[in-house]
Amino acid sequence: TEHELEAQFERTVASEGRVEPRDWMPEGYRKTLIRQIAQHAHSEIIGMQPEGNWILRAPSLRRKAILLAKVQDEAGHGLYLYSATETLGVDRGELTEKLIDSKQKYSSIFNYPTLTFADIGVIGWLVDGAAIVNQVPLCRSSYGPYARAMVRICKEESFHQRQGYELLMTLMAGTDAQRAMVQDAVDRWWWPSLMMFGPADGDSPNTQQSMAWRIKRHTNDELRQRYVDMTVPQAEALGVTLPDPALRWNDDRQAHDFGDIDWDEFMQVVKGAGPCNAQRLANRRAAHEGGQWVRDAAAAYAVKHAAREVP
Ligand code: FAQ
Repeated sequence: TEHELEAQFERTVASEGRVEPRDWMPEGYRKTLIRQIAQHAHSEIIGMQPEGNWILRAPSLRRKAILLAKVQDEAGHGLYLYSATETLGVDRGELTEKLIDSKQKYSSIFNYPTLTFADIGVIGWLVDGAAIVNQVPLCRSSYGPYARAMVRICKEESFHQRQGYELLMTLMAGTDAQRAMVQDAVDRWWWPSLMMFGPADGDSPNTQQSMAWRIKRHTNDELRQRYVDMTVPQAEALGVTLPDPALRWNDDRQAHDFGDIDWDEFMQVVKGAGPCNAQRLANRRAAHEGGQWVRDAAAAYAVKHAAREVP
């Protein structure tokens, strides 16, 4: 009966087991997973644009090869995550339509412009750094296909983070102008990177239920704090300042205090009014429409093949 199936589901989740596509699951659980994983997939695909902006202008062959590989990895993560959503009974075409019709979200962070090549280093360091803090716990998410996807994605993200840090160390060992370029990029990306973790716990409608289902393993504020504590010593080692006068070690809490996040800015960006939202979506729509002939050709080929196999 439904009641027994639900009890079985609860036991699996409570005992740190994995829920698999064939298993019964509550409708709300399925919906939450589709929402979160689709948003995550969209973020990876939209997230190719800010860095893709610099592929043709990378300052050396080595930097171009690294950047090309990183952006390709992001495409791979997106496709991997769309596959995970398909185990929940949706189709990636349908999700892409929702994205370009602004009915589904993607991460706020990808609505900011990449103004100099230092932004490429800072995205690797700060944005991939935040992604890792958020995603490592998701390797223990209760939904099997999502958790397994996260293991591989996190390995690649940590490599991405290191390439960003290495790029910044190179710039910091350069000229005064190069160091100033890094500081300027850090000043622009620090606060948006803190917003990646989502609204403060008191304003996060989904956290409680997602934690109970063990989809999420920590609250938004817990992960944000972990990220700040991890990043401060890295900034010191690099020789840059994080643009927050309130940022300081709190001995009682054994953690860093930090200033207030501009939640109005966050809401604006999430609602579609960030600096690059319109451009990001227009590019995504053009790429989707431009690829229509490929999907049509693949479908026609599949039909022809199926017809040929009939004896
Ligand atoms: N941007 O109740 P909560 C990457 C929405 S990393 C936009 O707290 P939840 C790698 C939220 O969806 C970036 N919207 O929600 C990379 C909800 O709206 P809804 C992607 C946000 O789900 C690096 C509402 O606000 N990573 O791509 C944001 O429990 C470099 C209320 O929020 C992931 O997606 C935001 N920042 O917690 C690629 C990680 N924050 O859906 C290229 C997986 C919140 O009800 C280059 N996702 N919202 O309409 C998660 O861990 C969670 O979904 C959170 C949000 C923590 C993002």
